[in-house]
Formats: sequence, structure tokens, C-alpha cells
Amino acid sequence: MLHEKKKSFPEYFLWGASTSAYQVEGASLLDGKGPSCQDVKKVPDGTSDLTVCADQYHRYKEDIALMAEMGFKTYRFSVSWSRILPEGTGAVNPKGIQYYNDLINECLKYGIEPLVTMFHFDMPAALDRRGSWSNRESVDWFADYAKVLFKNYGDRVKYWLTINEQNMLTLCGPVIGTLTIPEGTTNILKETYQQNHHMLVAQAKAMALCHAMLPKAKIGPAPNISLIYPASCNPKDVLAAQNYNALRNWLYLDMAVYGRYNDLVWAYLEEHDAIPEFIEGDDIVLKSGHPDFIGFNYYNTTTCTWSDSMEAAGSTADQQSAFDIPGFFKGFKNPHLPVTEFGWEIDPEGFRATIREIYSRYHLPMIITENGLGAYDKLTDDGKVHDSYRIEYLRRHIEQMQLAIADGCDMMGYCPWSAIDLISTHEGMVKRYGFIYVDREEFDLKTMDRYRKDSFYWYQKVIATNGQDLSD
Ligand code: BGP
Repeated sequence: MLHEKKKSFPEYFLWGASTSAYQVEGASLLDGKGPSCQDVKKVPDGTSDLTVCADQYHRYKEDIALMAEMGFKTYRFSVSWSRILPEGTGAVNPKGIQYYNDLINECLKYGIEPLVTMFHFDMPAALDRRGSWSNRESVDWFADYAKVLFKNYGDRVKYWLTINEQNMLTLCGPVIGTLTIPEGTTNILKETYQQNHHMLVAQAKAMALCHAMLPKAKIGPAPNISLIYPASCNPKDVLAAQNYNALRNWLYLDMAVYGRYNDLVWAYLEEHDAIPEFIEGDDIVLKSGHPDFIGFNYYNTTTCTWSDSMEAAGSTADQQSAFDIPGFFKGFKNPHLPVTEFGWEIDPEGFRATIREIYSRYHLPMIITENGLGAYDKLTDDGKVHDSYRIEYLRRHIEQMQLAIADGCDMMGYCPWSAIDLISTHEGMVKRYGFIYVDREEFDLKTMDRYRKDSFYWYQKVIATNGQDLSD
């Protein structure tokens, strides 16, 4: 659709940016925090561990002041479960509670609305030892943790996100360091989807709890949605794209919004003897969630072809790389799309298409909880970072988001990844995303001083004009 007139972003539009606790905070075992799966994993060769990160734990005041200077209306951060509950369940850590109280209050001091992710890739290590999401009790562990959050922060936090990228936890857990499969498991697919089922039930419980405990709050999921294109107009490729979309995207949103399993995914799991076990009442809990909005992370689209072969190929795909499922779909490199320095395809028009598709399926307001460009930024001798490539990436995505609004989609906010440089899921500190540069290298912690990148000043102007001025 060509629009003659641009539509403005709504007045209340939540401009901001995102981070996650285990990637930004550091202080990984300080002040009573228990280790998470991220603290005990073997980090990929050549990448930093997660003990210091951007040291936001000690520098949150400076960081929030910089976000306020950019004009943020919201800051999306996550709470570290094991900072609040070092063993994952049971005793609460008062210093952990205090840290997020301070962080939330600091945001509110500047009129920045906290957008709080309850769980972002960091299962308490103590719960990993008890079987992680394979253990049916994980549903109650998460619900109890949710209660602690709602009780302590619900008086000030209006916007909540449940589980960050549950689809990536399920589809590429080993790459992001999160999948624990109990020893002796013979049907790994079944076990993985049993874990996924427990997360789905836990999420629904948390949403219902939020509505019961905090009637004015709003809560939603935060999957990573990447619209899947068929590689050609061959009808078989279209069928493959439907399969891939169902497995990667719609399973998660169909469940969050309608409380039912996607049919194509169910058929695929049946075929592989991998149907998750329900216990009595799960179907009712799953239908009780009702998100108020959809949060989703978008980095790129994915393309695929039909797959005739039933032979399994080992996959090491990360969150944004296409992969194959024999007999279901086969990943394909889209020849129309450029890639980032780290090999992720760049597709701003696909952003518009993804927003439109989600809106037509679910008709809920949407907030972008991640979108951004990882690059090897360089700090110049005079303390500048000339990241025009990031400005270009963000500008083109914001333009497409604005067109999606003109198409009739209901957008409530935009939080690119990331507010500040932090550690990547598996590619270390050198893969930077922030508006704020952190002066450290992979292993040399240097000064940890903060510097405003060129994108910082650009985003400041974007926010000040409510998205009307996207020029340099
Ligand atoms: C998302 C995760 C984030 C973040 C981002 C960038 O999948 O939710 O935690 O890290 O991707 O990915 P990466 O760090 O792998 O570059």
C-alpha cells in the first residue's frame, strides 16, 4: 500500500531501548545473588564471561541519566531471578529487591516508564540442577517468582513482559546457553517441547496472576518474531513457509493470545512422538492468560524452501539464522537482503510485513522490545563513535514502522536493542548495539566510562520530534 500522507506516531508512544540483566549488570555473584545458568555455562572461546558486563549494577544512576538525556519514555530491562531468589525458590534476597527498587525509582525520577521483563535467558543455576523447565514444578517456581515481583514492584511498574524469546530458548537454547536436557533423555524433541509446554503454562499463570494482583498493570509476551518468506512462488515453498512460520512464530503467539496449540506444530510433534503431556487443568490455565499487548523482538525475516529429505542435518543456527527441519522446511539465503558484519540479514520492509501479519492475526497493541544492529564500533581518540551504519539501520526500520501505523496497525512503543553496549548472547563484547559506548574490550576492562555515540544524538532528536525527524 502506498500512502500519500505519513501517519504520526501516537502521542503516548513509548520510545526507549532494551537491555537484559545478565548481559548488562555484572555483579554476577555480588550482594547475595545466586548464580544463573549464564554464570555457570562455558562461554564461547574468545568471548568474555558475564561477571562484569557493562557494570550497570554499580553505574545505573549514570546510565539512567544518559537515557533521560536521550529523552527515553521507557526503559526495558529484565530482573535477574537469582538476584531476587538466589536458590530460585524460597528465601528472598533483600539486597536484590533493593537493587531493582533503586533502578525503578531512578527511572521514575526522570519520568521513564519501567518495562520489566521477568525472565531473560537466566534460569537460576539452583533450578537447573533440579531439572530446569523439564521439572513440572517449574510452573510453580515461575508463578511464585512472579508473585514476589508483583508484590514488590507492582505499585510502580505498569508494564510487564513475561519470558524473553521463549521460541529461541526452545529452538536454539544450546547456542544461547540455556537448554538443560536431563541425562538419559532418549527423545530430545519431546523433552524440549515438554519444557516449552511448562513455560507456556507458567507464562499464562503469570499473566493471570498479574491481572488478579495488579488490575491496572499491563502484561504481554516477548517472543522473537521473524516473518518467514517462501523462497519462490512454487506452492511447495509456500507450504514450507507456513510450516516454518507456525513452528518459529505462531506457536508462541497463538498460545499466548488464544491459549491453544498451533495445529501445524501439533501435527509435527505428533509425527515425531513429541506431544507434550498435559496435567489436569493445563488447558484451562492456558486459556486464562490474556495478554494486554504483544511485545516482540525483530531483527530480520527468514526465507525457506520445501524440504524433501528426511535426513537430519546438525544445526548450529543462532536466533536470526535460518535452519532446516527435514521434511518440514529448509532454510534459504535470501539474495535480496544485505547482511550485518555478523551475518544477520537486514530487512526493514520485512519489519513492516511482520508487524502487519501479527496485527492481522491477533489485533492487540504491539511494542517492539528489540531491534538493532550489532557492529564493531570504534571509539576515536577524541571520544566519539561514528556509527552512521546504526543510524541508517534504525532509521529505515522506524520508517517502516510508521508505514505499518499508516496501514492501520496499533503500535505502542519501540525499544531497540540496546540502550547501552553489553555482552552479546554468544559473540562477546565486540558485538556492540548500544547508543551509549562502554569503554571496555573483550577481556580488558579499561575505564568502563560511558560515551555518547552519534546514534545517541540522532535518537535524542527522533524522540524529541516523536519520530517526525529521522534525518541525520
Ligand atoms: C536477542 C536476545 C538478546 C540479544 C539480542 C542480540 O535474541 O533477546 O538478549 O542479545 O538478541 O543478539 P546477540 O547478542 O546474539 O547479537
